[in-house]
Amino acid sequence: MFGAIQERGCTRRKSPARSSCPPGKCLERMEHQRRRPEHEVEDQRVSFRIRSAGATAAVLAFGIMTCATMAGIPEPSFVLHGTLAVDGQTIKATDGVTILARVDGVAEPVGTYQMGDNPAARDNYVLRIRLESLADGSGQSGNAAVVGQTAHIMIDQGVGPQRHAADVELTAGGAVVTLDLSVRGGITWHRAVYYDERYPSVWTSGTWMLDHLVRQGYTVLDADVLKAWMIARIADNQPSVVVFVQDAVPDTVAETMTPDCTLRQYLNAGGKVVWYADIPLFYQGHVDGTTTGWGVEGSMEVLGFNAAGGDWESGTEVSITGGGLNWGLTRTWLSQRPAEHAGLRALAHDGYGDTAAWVMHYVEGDTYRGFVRFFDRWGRPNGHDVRQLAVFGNQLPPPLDNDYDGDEDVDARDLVLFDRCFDGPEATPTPPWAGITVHNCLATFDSDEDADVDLADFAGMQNTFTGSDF
Ligand SMILES: [Ca+2]
Ligand SMILES: [Ca+2]
Ligand SMILES: [Ca+2]
Repeated sequence: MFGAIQERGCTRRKSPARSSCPPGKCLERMEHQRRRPEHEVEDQRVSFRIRSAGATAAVLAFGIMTCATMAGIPEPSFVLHGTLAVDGQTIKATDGVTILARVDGVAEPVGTYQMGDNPAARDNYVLRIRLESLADGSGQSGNAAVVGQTAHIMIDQGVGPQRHAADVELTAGGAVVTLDLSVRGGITWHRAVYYDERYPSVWTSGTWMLDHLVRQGYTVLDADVLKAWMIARIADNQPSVVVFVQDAVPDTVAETMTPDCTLRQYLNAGGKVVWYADIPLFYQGHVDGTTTGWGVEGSMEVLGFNAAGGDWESGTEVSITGGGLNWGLTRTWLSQRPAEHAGLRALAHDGYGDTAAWVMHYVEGDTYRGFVRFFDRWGRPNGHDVRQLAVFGNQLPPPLDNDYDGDEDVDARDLVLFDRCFDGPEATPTPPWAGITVHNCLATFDSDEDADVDLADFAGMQNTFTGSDF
């Protein structure tokens, strides 16, 4: 019967209902109508006698659909309900968290519930997943699932990416299923670090950052494996990030100075790169340790803009923006190669307002991936901040007290930095080394938070001393 209606509907594209009945609204009404078996349809060419006004609207809605976009027939919803916990915290009606259901191949969520929408549900969620059945030749309507599909239940906390909570098979229309949801750990990132001793570096040296990231569970990719890994991530679309601890881009992923190269294709597919030290794509590195100088054209061609278009060598201490704080930056540095480009998400500015840390997104609407650039100078960036930028979308614990380099220990190296920051009571630290900022001295070592680094803080340093490799 409904199939016949749809066929006739295909001839009625100029239905007056077009402007008065948004498709989503119609579907809700149609779903409602499905629970009223008494309606009937009379065989007339352009109008149907139906007892329910809601069903009339539904039929008129069919009238605006072309044969090519003909959608399914609404079924009773699949209902999920239960409690929600995020990182061990029970989510309450007042927390503003939204639960969504998505199915593959359907653009819109097939169900949405914001905690508190239904006061009677109190601290439970009640997620109604719209279902439809498909007549021969009809496609899904774009905001409903069909029986047998798997719904991906996502949690949207309003910041960062949505988090995957469960997969639920939609077994039957009208089913009511209790499911207590719990999400932990946020995004499951593939975390990797690019390092290849055959290939060159420019402003980076040594293996300190490599060793740190490996201890934190990052996978080491040499130049060849890096390419295979990026291609695999483009194919499987799983969340992934690679930190470059060498700052000449290997010719395995930047094969050409064009946006066709693997690196850019990886970014276009939702990949994430964290880059520090010298200008991104300034040098292409080769397996024999040599480089090809691309200059800033490397970034202009591959990334689509000049990654160092600001004033060079300012040497000014950066100020972290609100966005940078949100992304997890805790430590400053003296900027050398900032960008100046309007399309960037600015994480830090140098003293002249140029952008010393930034993110360029390559997926429309993206908020947490893309090309992440910070610490635009030679030297050693903070390990904690590197890791937090890499997994932004997830929140790492704050840096350890007295861990100057952010490598999750308080050891002899940190003690050396303490010494450089130490200027006694009621004195602003005056670190003698370029690259040690007053901000970092106080943020790291001022245990009693009285704006100095003195013997009282040294007691705190001793108490937290761990030695290396913790
Ligand atoms: Ca340390
Ligand atoms: Ca102090
Ligand atoms: Ca250490």
